[in-house]
Amino acid sequence: MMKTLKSLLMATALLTSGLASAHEFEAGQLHIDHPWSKEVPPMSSVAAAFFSVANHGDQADTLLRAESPIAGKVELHEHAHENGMMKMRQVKDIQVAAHATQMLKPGGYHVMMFNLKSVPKLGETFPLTLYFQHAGKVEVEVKVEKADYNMASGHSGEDAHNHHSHMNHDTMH
Ligand SMILES: [Cu+2]
Repeated sequence: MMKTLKSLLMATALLTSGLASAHEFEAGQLHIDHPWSKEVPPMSSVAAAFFSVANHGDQADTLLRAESPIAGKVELHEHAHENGMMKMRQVKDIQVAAHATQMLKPGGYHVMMFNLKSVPKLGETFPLTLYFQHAGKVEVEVKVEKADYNMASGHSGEDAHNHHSHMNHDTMH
């Protein structure tokens, strides 16, 4: 009984804070929704950022690169299955087709930040600058959210975890 009440209160708190801090960014025909980063340990030197890019235009666009004042180096990455293992690798760019939405999410495309100069804490935000081929330079604020799965935990249960993080994501809106 107590537990139910507690989770209800927590859900309400999440929803309320989500409403207060829902964030999205417009750049030409692009709509960038809810940039977020998974919380990392205080001593971590790397972090990943995720968001969705909806392209409302007739022209495809391309995310070319990103930078952030909190990171010494920023790369565009993808996760791919290789010999039954999930591995990250750098990609040259990330395409956003016309009238389509490109998702950057755990287990897929992401913005990888290396050599962190400061490690943002849960609930904090930090700036990230995205460079698109057509939309140009776009400044977004990335919000740090709860890490709800371990990147190192490997393949099994990955889908369930991704689903869970999606649920969280929706709740935050
Ligand atoms: Cu990565």
